[in-house]
Amino acid sequence: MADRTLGRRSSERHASPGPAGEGHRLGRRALATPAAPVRAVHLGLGAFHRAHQAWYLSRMPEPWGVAAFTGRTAAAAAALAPQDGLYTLLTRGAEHDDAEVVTTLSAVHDGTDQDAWRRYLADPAVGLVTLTVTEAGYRTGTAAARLADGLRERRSAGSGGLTIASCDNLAGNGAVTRAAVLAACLEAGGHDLADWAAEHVAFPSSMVDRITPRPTAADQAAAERATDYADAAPVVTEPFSEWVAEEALRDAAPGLAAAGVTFVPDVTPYERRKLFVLNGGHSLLAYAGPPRGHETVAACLADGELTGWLEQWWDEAGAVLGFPPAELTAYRTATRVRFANPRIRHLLAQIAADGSVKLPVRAAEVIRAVRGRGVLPDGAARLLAGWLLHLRGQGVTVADPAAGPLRERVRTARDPHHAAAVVVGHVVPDHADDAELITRVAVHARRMESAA
Ligand code: CS2
Repeated sequence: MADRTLGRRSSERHASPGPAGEGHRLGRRALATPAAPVRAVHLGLGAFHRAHQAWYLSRMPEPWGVAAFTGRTAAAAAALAPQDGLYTLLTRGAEHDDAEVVTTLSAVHDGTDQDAWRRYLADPAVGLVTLTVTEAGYRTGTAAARLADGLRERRSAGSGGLTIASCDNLAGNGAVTRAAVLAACLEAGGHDLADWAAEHVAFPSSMVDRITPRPTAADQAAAERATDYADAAPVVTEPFSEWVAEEALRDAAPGLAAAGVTFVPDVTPYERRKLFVLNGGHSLLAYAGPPRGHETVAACLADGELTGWLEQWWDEAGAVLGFPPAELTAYRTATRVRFANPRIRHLLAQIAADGSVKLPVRAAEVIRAVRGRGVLPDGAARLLAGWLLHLRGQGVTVADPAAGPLRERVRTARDPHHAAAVVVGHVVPDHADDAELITRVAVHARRMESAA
């Protein structure tokens, strides 16, 4: 493997650098690392992309250059451009950090740079587009419209097919993306473009996993201490990482197998396991934790009552997953260890955002399956009760633009029972009249509120 990452354990640092900002600036000249030709484009230049897909691509036998575009704000491109797309990845284990400079981003662009976007999408050397536009990003249609626009350019340039890989936490993210992009193609270029895309664009589903807290100013200082380079945009992540993808992704980038990506014919079981156990567990803590005074995931793991609720949710989720019990137990143990990592400061507020979009994906199927057996799911009911309390102003500030009138209905409901009916109706619409479930959610909300 080419030596493109310049890494070391931060405890191996010998010289003491000056205060943050006084070190050398990160850049390709300083590190003598030329930009690789662009073969992939990414939309959604956040910390997660840099901890995950960009890092995997840097580990391929022939690493690919990525042209990355920002999603909602241009801040990441503004911070990364002066350092030529280089950034420090601090992998934070329970005891120490490992620091490496990732060189995959050959170009970084403000997402509004339509000319650059069209140029890359029309380039026959580009064969892969990856997406991290968040769960909410699939509702607005903006990402799909941009992809359709790029595909129109590609088609007129005669540059051939393309693979578009969603890396967001959605069930069947490939199929969801395909439907959204084909609809946008129809709108932008009629049947000709939509038919062309249906035939020439592959949309593999992917399960992606790596806990990546939002970077802080303290992380910049830590990155500089570790490498002696001032970095305006470092990323902190955990040692664990996983990418399980459908085989069409390997056709687009065969080197990903050597980089550690697992390819399977059907990603659904891995996706559901991660969405229910890890993401569903996260959401439970994000809503039930703050009223009990917790700010981070790790702090929740030291609260015995809360971890009891988490285990109960995991029992319910595990029962619908169909994984062999030993495998599921191992997955739960690994997730517990990851959540408890004392050196990852993963804020519950970050996870709590966009609940109206996340919860149906993380909880609905589990609730349906448990109710189908005629049982009341207490773990799931606590998850919904926690969200109810959150929407009513308990815990961290609500950040959920898609919640709209729903939030208002929960906030102004005259009692927990009415609020519970709104919440259940949103997360599992086919159980909107499930009086027993609604009552159970309301009971848990009352208990969680009085215990807070
Ligand atoms: C989290 C995820 O913010 C959230 O909703 O559950 O971002 C989670 O940390 C990642 O999916 C881990 O791979």
